[in-house]
Formats: sequence, structure tokens, C-alpha cells
Amino acid sequence: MQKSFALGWVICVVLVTAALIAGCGGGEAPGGGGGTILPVGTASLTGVVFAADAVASGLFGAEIIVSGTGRTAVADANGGFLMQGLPAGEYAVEAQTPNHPDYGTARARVTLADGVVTTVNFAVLPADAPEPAQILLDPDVAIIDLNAKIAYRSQVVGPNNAVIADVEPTWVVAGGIGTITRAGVFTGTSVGNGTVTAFAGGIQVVATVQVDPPGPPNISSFQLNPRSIPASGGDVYIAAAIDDGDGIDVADVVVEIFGPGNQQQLLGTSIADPATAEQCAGQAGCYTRATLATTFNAPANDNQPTTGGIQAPENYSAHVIVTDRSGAKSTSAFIDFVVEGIDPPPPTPPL
Ligand SMILES: [Ca+2]
Repeated sequence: MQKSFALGWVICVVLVTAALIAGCGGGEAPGGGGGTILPVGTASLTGVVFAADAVASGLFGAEIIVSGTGRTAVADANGGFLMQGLPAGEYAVEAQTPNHPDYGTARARVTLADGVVTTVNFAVLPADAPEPAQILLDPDVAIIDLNAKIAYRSQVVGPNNAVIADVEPTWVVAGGIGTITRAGVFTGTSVGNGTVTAFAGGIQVVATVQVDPPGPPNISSFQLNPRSIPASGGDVYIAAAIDDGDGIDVADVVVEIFGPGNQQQLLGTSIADPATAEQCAGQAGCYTRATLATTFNAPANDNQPTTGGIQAPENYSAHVIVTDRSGAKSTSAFIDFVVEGIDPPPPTPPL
């Protein structure tokens, strides 16, 4: 068994080297036509070959090569390809674009596992682009909830620290933890640890990602100011700092206030500082980290003064209720505040 695989593999490599015989390519059943036997496994490789400077443009007819297996495939009209029956292992892979003289070759490395479909979307640089010297990638470490997204920012840098403008690297996710778009938006689809690697030219840079089970929102602070309002009433500024891997819609952050007589009010919130709020990737109105705030207009104290002219204070209590995109809910502890009365009673004389 081993012997015949090895022999078939050698034959195929020879044939591929000689003339790219059809039986070795296509990415369909291993050992396809021509009686050629290729190394067999149950791993699959899929993806798209596209222009690094125009990510929507698939490169039809691109040739995808999995080094050391003798296996090749040809991209369809949209640049898509699928290779099945590959042996597990780590491979150098590349996409050549013979039909597109303005584009070159994209290279990456993938780890294929039996029974697993691995995706590599090849971003092919223009043929006249400078040779990449480094890739800047942010964030390099991330922890997110299941189903949350990370929008990776990247810059491909050529010689003399000159950024190659408006090009995406080739993105590869390892560890089976998620998917990534051509533009670098990662979605965590499975709990675990893995990596996102960006490739351009002969350069690669790796970011580590931990995908956690979905958790409820974290309310890292909840504050009211002031907590003592004069009898004539006034504004209370209320702010909550919140983070959540799934992301939170602003409409799902509500301040609940219980006033005199246990009257309940709900107040909507808004982003306190848009400059520092972290938005969910590609989802308007969704935030993974932000401070949300509102202002409560405390009315004047309307308690009836006693015949002695003493008006009792009015007591309020507030907390924030946060619901994330997966429906998990967190509430802060209550904070009390008071609308003072007029003519408060004199302090108790010392004994
Ligand atoms: Ca969550």
C-alpha cells in the first residue's frame, strides 16, 4: 500500500514536472485519469484566487499548486477552487495566474487535516508591485466570543518602508476556529485557539486568536454624577463602560431608574465617546467596547414640607441593563442618588 502510493507519487511528480498532465490536476478525485495514483487523504482545500488590489475581482483560470502532493487545480470563472482527497500535512501552496499578465503569483502555507476543509483565499499582487518586505498586522493577539468578528488591519510594506497602497495580503486561518474574508474580517465559528496568518510575497506574519464560548456582557464600570441633587432638581450624568465579544447594540443598553414611590423609568443611552468606541466589524450600531451614557433630569423635590418646614429628601436608585447580540444579559449593581429636601433637620446634638 505504502509502496504503491510512493510510486504513484513519484510518477505524478514526474508527469507534472514534464507537462502538467490533466490527471494530476483539477482537484477532484485523487489518482484521477490516466491511471496516475496520487497521495490520498480526506483533507480538502478550497478558496478563491483574487486581485490583491481589487478584492472583488476573482482571477479565472489561476492555477493552484499544493507542493509535494503533485496536486493542482484550476480556478473557475470567479477564481474559486476546491481540491478534495488531499493528504493531511503542512504544505506550501501557491496560485499562479498565467491568464492574467498583470498579476503574479501568491504563496501561502496551510496545514491540512483529515476530514477538514481548509480555506485559503489567495490575494495576488500586481506583477509590477514591489517585493513585500514586511506586513504590519493589527491586532496580533485577540480573544473574542463565539460568532464575534475581528476586522484585521494590515499594511503590506515594500522596500524602504514604502507602503504598497490598497492591497490585501493572503489570509489563512489555522486551528479550525473561524473564517476570514478576503478583506481580513475574521469570524469565530468554533471555540478554541488558533492563528490568523497574513502572507504577501515571501513574507508572513501570524496573529493568535482565542475564541471563547459566548459570555454575557462585561460592565467594567457604572457611575453616576452627582449623587446629590438640590431640591430644585437637576441633571445626573450616568455612564457605563461595557465590553462584549459578541457585540452590543446601543439600543440594548438601558438605564433603569426607580424613583420616589418605586416609580420606574427606562432611559436609552448613546455612545459617550465615538472616538474610543470599538465597533463590531462591518456592523453599524454594534460595539465590542464602548462607554454608553445618558442624562437623567431629576425633577424638583415635590414632597410636602412638614408644619416645621422640613421637606424629606427623595431617593432614587439606578442600574444599567445590557443585552448582547446573542441575548445574554448583564446588570450592574444599583447606585443610589438623592434629590435633597429643603430645610433639612438639624444634626442630632451630641449626647
Ligand atoms: Ca457576549
